[in-house]
Amino acid sequence: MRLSRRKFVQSILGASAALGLPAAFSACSGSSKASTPAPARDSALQFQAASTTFPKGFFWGTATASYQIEGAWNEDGKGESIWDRFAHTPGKIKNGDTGDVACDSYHRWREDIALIRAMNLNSYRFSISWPRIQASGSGAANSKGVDYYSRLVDALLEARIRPLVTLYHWDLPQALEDAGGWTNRDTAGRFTDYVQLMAQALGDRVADWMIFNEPDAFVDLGHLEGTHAPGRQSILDFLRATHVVNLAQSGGFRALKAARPSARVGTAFSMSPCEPATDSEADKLAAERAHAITNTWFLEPALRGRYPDALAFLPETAMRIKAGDMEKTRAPLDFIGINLYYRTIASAPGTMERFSHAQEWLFPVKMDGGQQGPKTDFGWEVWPKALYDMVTRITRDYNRPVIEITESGCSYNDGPDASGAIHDRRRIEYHRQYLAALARAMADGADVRGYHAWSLLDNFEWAEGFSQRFGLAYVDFKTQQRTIKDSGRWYGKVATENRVGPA
Ligand code: IFM
Repeated sequence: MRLSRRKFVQSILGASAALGLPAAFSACSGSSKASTPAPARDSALQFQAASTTFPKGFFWGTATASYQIEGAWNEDGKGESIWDRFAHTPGKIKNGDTGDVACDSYHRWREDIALIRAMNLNSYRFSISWPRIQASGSGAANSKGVDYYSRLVDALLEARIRPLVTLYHWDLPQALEDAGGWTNRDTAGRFTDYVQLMAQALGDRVADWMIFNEPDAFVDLGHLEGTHAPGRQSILDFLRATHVVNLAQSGGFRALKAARPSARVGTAFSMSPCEPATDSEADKLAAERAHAITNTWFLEPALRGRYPDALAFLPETAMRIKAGDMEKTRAPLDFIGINLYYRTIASAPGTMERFSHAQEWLFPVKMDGGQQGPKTDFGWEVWPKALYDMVTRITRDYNRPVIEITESGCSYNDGPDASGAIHDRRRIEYHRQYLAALARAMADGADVRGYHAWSLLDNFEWAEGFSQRFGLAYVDFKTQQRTIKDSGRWYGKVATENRVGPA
């Protein structure tokens, strides 16, 4: 999903042209072409060998998101979300798939908790559908929506599974989008009200919260690239939505803390370590810019009250930053959630073009996926060292914060054999190696409290529809039958033993 971020610069250029912005382009200096290639990278396999025990109390979890699994898109007073609208628009989703039914988890949540129990996991990350709580994004809470999540939380607690709740995993009420969505400052206020409702409804039982899932992804893909809901393609919308989302992040944080001072609050950021393609100064600069865009665009405002230094060229007026705003974006998060799948190779855009003068609010950097490791069925490079590099960098740069790995996983479309078993050996290898890399980062000083495999179930993979299966449990979308894959059994053993062994 996040890989399409690699089209970032191209899309900025495309969108800029569409906006009729000046075409006073020049090739960037310092093209990577003439530079020495970066030294061969460490092998992706270096983390395989060891057998590692994790600290007592480590959270072994799995993750899902409302629109991707719940279905029941218009039941019990739920309003339309931007994803309902987007998926119902012909041509937006592969094979015309929608999340109308998805995994039907709205009705089958007991089965899903049974799966988590069968894997002996002690943490479940799920998200709340905002329009299930407030159909049009404001006003009193819909009691049927609240009841659904309340029952889910009670059942998790009864099964001794920690509920880890994401307040926003991309399903904005359509009514708010119609009023400007994330580009409208009012949406930050609406979001804060919604968070307050949820803190009151569940805060007596839920201690761990995430404000957003991957703000960088939904702002970029939804407002600039247009491949996700709401499908906008505009530089200005992208910049404005960035700032409103940062204000909403801190507003939501304050609302939660006001209602539940002991709550632990973070955000799940999509992250990817950015390596320079060569050892040229231009590529190193590009890698730092890529890091800022990819990893700290929504983290720096929260923790340091500023946008990343590497992007200091962005004009405040285009982002509609008002006096005093950057103080407002501060939110001293209790933990940093990291969603990580792959690494990024950054280079200075040699033959690319960039704006001159006032419109230089484009990020002159090219981002590609690594090519050395094996690929998942989604085409994403498997590179365990990415997790080690990212976790150790965040540990270094932010003074050893508490970290939760809120997502990592891989799409392999292995199906049942004649006996109905799903032998997804490659998924086992993925998690084994990423966990070994994580263990090494922890041994080197990172304070990591949990790991959440994406995902509990095969589910609706956004613009890819049901064509990419990430689950530890297989879902037959015709019958809704769930079957734990070999990887789910293996992961359950890891959780039970609190240890990852060699292959
Ligand atoms: O399915 C998504 C999830 O919603 C957010 N993180 C990445 C996953 C895989 O693309």
